[in-house]
Formats: sequence, C-alpha cells, structure tokens
Amino acid sequence: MPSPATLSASAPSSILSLASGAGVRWTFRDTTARRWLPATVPGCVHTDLLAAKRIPDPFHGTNELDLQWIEERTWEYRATFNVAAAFLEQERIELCADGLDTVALVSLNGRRVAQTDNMFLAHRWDAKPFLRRGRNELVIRFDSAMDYIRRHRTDFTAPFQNNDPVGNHERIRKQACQFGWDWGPRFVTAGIWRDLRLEAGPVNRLTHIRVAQHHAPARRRRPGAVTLNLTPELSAPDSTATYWVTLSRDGRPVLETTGLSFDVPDPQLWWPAGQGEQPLYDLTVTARDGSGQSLGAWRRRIGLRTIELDRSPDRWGESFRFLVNGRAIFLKGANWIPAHAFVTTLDRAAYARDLESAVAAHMNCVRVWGGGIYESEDFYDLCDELGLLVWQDFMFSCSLHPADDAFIASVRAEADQQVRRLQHRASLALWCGNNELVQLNGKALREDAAYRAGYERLFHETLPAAVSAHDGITPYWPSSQWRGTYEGSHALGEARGDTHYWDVWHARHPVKDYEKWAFRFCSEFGMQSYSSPQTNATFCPPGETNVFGPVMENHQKNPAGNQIILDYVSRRYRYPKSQDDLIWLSQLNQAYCMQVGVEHYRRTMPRCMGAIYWQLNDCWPVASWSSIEFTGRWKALHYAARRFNAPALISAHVVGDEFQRIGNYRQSTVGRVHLHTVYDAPQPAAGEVSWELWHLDGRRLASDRKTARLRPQTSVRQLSLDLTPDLQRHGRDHLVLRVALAIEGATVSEQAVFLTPPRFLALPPARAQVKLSRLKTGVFELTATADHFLHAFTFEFGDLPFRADDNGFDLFPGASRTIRVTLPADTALADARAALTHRSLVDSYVA
Ligand code: BMA
Repeated sequence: MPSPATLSASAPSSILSLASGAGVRWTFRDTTARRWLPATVPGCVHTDLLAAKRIPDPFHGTNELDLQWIEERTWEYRATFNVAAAFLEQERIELCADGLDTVALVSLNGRRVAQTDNMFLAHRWDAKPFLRRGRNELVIRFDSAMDYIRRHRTDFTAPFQNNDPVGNHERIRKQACQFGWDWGPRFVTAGIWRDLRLEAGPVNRLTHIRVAQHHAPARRRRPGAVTLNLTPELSAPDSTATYWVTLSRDGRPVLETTGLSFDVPDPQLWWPAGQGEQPLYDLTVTARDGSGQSLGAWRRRIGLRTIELDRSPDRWGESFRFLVNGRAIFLKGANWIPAHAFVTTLDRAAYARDLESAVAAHMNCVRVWGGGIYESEDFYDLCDELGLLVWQDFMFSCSLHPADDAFIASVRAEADQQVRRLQHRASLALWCGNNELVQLNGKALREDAAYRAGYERLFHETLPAAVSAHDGITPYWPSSQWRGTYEGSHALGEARGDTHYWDVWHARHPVKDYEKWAFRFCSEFGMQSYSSPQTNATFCPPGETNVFGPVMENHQKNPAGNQIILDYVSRRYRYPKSQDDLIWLSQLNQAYCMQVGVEHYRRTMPRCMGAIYWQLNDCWPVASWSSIEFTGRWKALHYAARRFNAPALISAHVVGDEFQRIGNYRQSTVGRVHLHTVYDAPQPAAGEVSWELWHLDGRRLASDRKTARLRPQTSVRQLSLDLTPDLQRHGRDHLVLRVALAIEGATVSEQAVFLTPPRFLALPPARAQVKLSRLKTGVFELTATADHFLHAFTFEFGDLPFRADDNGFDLFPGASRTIRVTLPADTALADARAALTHRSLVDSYVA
C-alpha cells in the first residue's frame, strides 16, 4: 500500500480512513455490468480486475493487447461506512482524496460532492452537508479518460505526438506514459490511486509551513550559523495563533521554541551521497488559537543545506552546475521513470530496491522524468536518507499541451500543491518545467505564435510563479533540455544549459561521438539492452522467447529497438552462438556505451558538471535503456556504473574515431591513449596511476606508474601514451592495455582498454578458475583467477537473485579478484556452487 501522500498539513482531531486497509469494504464494477466485485483502495481498475480474476496477468505474453477495452469503460467504486455521532459533531468534516485517476464524479449518499479531471491533484471537500449518522455510502464514478479526450479541447492538437499510439493524451492531466511509451505498455488506468479519508476538527487548521534556511558563511571549515525561518499558514488567518516548535535528531531533542525564526544549535549539514553525511532533523510545529484550542500539528524531516544552480558567465559561455553548501558537485545519476505500470502498487520497499542500487553505483542524483508521476513520500524520504539529489520535472513530456484558462487553472493548482508538498525536502535540487517539449517541438515553437504563447504561459509563467510563491529557494529550469532558445543545435549545449544527446542510439551515430561534444550538463543519453532470460521468463512462455517473436516484440516498445540493438552489437562483438549470448552482449554493449559517455562527461569537468543517463529502472519487464531490470536484477550497465561513477576514477581516452571496418582500422597507425584521473571525493588523496601493455598471448610487454595528487572536483590528464610502435609490431588485435588507479596501495579503479573493437581481438579460448566460499548467512565470497586475459568476466547463479560488489569485469593473467556476493539468506553453499555459472567474451562465440 502506498503511503498517504500527506498533502494535508495538520493532524486534525480525528481521521476516519476510507482505505481498504482500515477495514472499509470496497466494490467496483463496469457500469455496463450488474455484478459488483471486491476492490482495493488505494488501487486501480487493472489491479482490481486482476485480483478478481477477471483479466489475466497484464504483463504476461501479449495480454496487454487484449486489455485495451478497459480504457473505454466507465468504472464505479462503492463503499459503505459508519460515522459515529461524536464524529459528526465536529465543526469541520472534510473528505480528503490525495489522488483520483482521473475523470471522477464523487457522490456521498446519492448526492454529488465534486467532479475531477486531474490525476495529480489532491482534493479536500466539505463533507458535512452530505454525511449522516450511521451508515453512509460513497460512490466514485470514473469516466473513460479516452472519452474525455475525445470531447475536451478538441481544438487543440499537438504538432508532434510521441509514443501514444492513439494520440491526444496531452488534453488531460494524467500520467503520460500510461498511454504507451517507448519502454512502457499502454494501460490507461482509473481508480482511487492515493489515500482517501474523512478528516474532522475545528474550523480553522494549520495547513502548511513554508521552511526557509539561512546559512551564514562557514568559518575555518566549520559551518556557519543556520537560521530556520518558518512561515505557517492557517486555513483562516488568526493573529492570536501561537506556535510551539520542536526540532530533534535521531530522537534526541535539539531545540524547543515558540519563535518561528531561530538558529539551529551546532548545525549538521546534509550532503549528497559521496560528499558527506545525510543528517536529518525532525521538525514539528503545533498551532493553537487564542483560546488555546489546538489547530493541528505539522511534522516534516528536513536537512540543513543550501542549493543553488550556478549559471555564471565563464570562458565557455555560462556554467550549469549545482552548488550544495557552496560546493560545486558533479551530478552522477540516472533518469527515473514510474517503477511500475500500476503506480499504486509501489511501496517503500519497492522504491528502496532501486534507489539503494543507485547509491551503490555511486550516484548522487535522480531525475524524476516528466512523463510519469510526482512520486510518493516514500520516494522522497529515501532520497533524503540516501543523499540522492532530485531533479524534479513537472509532469509534462514530449508533446505540447493546451493552455486554455481551465487547463492553466488546473496546472496552477497542481503546481502549488506539489511545490508546497516537496519544498522542504533536503534532496530537492531543481524544479524543471517539462521533458523535451522544446527539443521535440522547436519548429512549432519558433514558427507558430499560438503554440509558443501557450507554451510560455505554462512554462515561463504559471510554473515558475508557483515555484517562487511556495518555494523561493529551489531553482527553476523551464525544460530539459533547454539553452535559452528554441533553436536546438548541439553547439548551444557546449556553451550553456543542459543537453539530451541521442545521436548515439536514435540516430545510430558511432559511440565515440559522445567525445565530439563538450556539453555543460548531459541530462539524457542512453542505449537499450534486453532484459536477462530470468526476467524474460516472468512474462514469456518457454517456447516463445525468440526476441523477434510476437511475445518478446510486444516487450520491445521502441519501433526500431531490435534493429538498433543488433546494429550496435554487430559493431562491437562477434555473432553470438546463442540468443542468451545475444542478450548478454546487448547488455555488455550498453555498459560500454554508457561508460564512454559518462567518462567523457566526467573527464570534461568542470566544463561539464553532470551526467544523468537514460534510464535507471523499468515499469514492467521489457527491452529498454534501464540499468536495473524490472525484477531488480542489475544489468551489466549497473555494475559498470559502479565502476565509471567511482569517486576516484582512472579513465582512458583512446584518441580518434571508432574503427568500424577492418579496412580503415588496419590502415590506421594511431595509438595514442590519454590517461586521466577524475576525482570527486571531498578529501584530497595521494594516488598512483599505473599501466601495463599486455599481449593476448600472456606476455606483459611494457608497464609504468606515476604518483598522482588527487584534488577534490578535478579531472587531470596524467599521462599520454603513444602505443604506435607496439601496434605496428604486434597488431591491434593482440594488445590490451590495463590502466589502474591506486590509493594507499589499494586499487580503486581499473579497466582494460582496447585499440580495436573486441570482435577483432585474438582472445584465447580460456576460462577462469572460480572458487566460492560462505562467509556468513547469505554472504559468499567468489574468487576468480585467470591465466589468460578474460574480457567481461561475468558470473550468475541461475534463477537465484544475487547482488555482488562487481561483475562483468576484466581479468588479467595471474591476477585474481575476490568479490562479495549476497544471495538469499537460506542459500546453502552446495546449492550456490551448483547454480554458479560464469563466462567471458570469448564464450559468447566459441562453443
Ligand atoms: C527520451 C525520454 C523519453 C524516452 C527516451 C528514449 O528523450 O525523455 O521520452 O523514453 O528518450 O527514447
């Protein structure tokens, strides 16, 4: 069950939950049917139909295609509940709905309370006139969103429509990707998707507190004074109201006061992951009126930090960098999409699985993409706790939207609520107007005054006004990508703003084209791969697993997706001996592509100050750009991200273009490799850079090392190697370069560098020696040793889910790697050994 969206601020005298979890019995039906079926609130019609066994598993096979009738029906939800006389006696009784999806008519005891048409709004209606003592009946009717779209704003048609096969979803305020996306199924849901309750209390109540922090400059590395300024709001202003404020940390009181502006004693600053700790303070404000009657309390968790988006003129144009507590921080992260096609099923554990994985891959940021939802409190709680900065899009994606008065009023209410809900969050780094509206509609915005006026009304007026009225601290950015103009050339992104770079993948450019552009901030770039056979088995019947067959292709939503995967795989690897190997190669390719991109962006720091790849997670099992599969399995990319996002990184830049054909690479004699260190840990360190040139026959041909001073937030070219003579002597196909960075004798970053596509490498058909031992319950240690070079050594445990410190890494002759592996707690060593398999690149084509 999702946590209540807690859009209500005060704790009123009494709450009567109307959720199923509180024992309220809900039923639902399609209005053309007579029979009422059991329902769960919060929930949605698809999950209710599934639970009632009226539909098969929507993710299985091609079931999605047979379930499209659901979006055309009208659905009714009904519950009866008892209201006690004492409850009815209270001055104020409100029906609070934190989220209705979407075109809802709400009736209490046969009388209409309200009508809604915005999924992202929370509602609070006066219920007193409708309620009676004893038994009451609540009915919420959901009209078809498709019917709404056909009847409303028919004069508005977006010039460009993305992904939605039917079209016009931008006419309604509803989660865009439900209508189908290039990684998501089309399930246009309906239902009571967030908490529902009656709240009763005195007429006046504490509705909100705006929290502002003032940080005095730090002195001698100690934080300066931090002053909190609280601005309370009551539903009816009351000059006699008094407040009682308490601040505590980890359950220990820090301060109690009646003042609304005060200094925090011994302030502990909150930092993004990798930069410091994430201390959080519990802030409680209780309000009373002049006669001492409670007006409710407001409780939130805050972190003490400043956040700025620094856009200052510099030698490249204008910076685009986030400063936290004054420190410029390179944002390392991934884009977040709704973590389930039925978002109402998501709980804290579901969010924790993927957000903890993000931090484990040394990320410090997630971008909540604008085609999904404003996430639940659980999501932002975890981001606060884990140190993940949140780039928060407003929910607008890809196509232009209407901007009539009613639409604007609805968006304004939505933005006011969401900004008030999240403004105190330590993790909140940016409010962004939309996803790619400028990028995909540049021509319409340049040439059509009506489209432009509507666009600017939404993103240059309505949304920034909400941010400055209710936040005033967190920066606002109109679109992602945006460079201050409706023009869209890459050159602009080298000077200012943020960039979505899709030449690699959508336009099929060479992977090394990432290195051609020096963007200021890259907020999207990506490469697809297939999910593992284990994840595919969750939806695909055994005889149907061919990736070009109908079942698998229904779980590949990018029309050109299969062709593009094969194209890039064929540029890099040999023709695989099995489909399982193809799937694995698609993941290795994806990992390689993101490594080239992210390392380039990190190397170009401080010109570039952020690399947020597309995408972290999936909303169902599918071929996609994600690094974590729907089942939680890490793809090769997620392990690679743990390496390429490491705070101390050794990065090799192989000069020149990609070698695509045997002819042009054989003619080339260039063998220049630059070795960089990229360092973004907060304390300086003494490092040692080393390299070794290996012949694939097992000989070490040359090596060298040098000390490297690692200063925070720096990228330094440490060495430039010219391997041309070695290339001429041994040939590109026989060489591999090992580069490493050590701190205090321990290797912290390492990689193998090729001077040829791996498909040309003369890899000996060798295998690793692997040992597995058990350290404690569920925790194992795997040691792998090779006498020949092995590329992308990868292990797995059949169907057993596992998490490892590393996987898909390179093994050099004689060197062994020891990896910690976590398996389900009841796994016996013998069973783990029996399930263990491993392979390296050569095994993908040699039987
Ligand atoms: C982007 C996103 C999504 C899309 C992805 C992959 O630009 O914003 O709309 O899913 O690319 O095509």
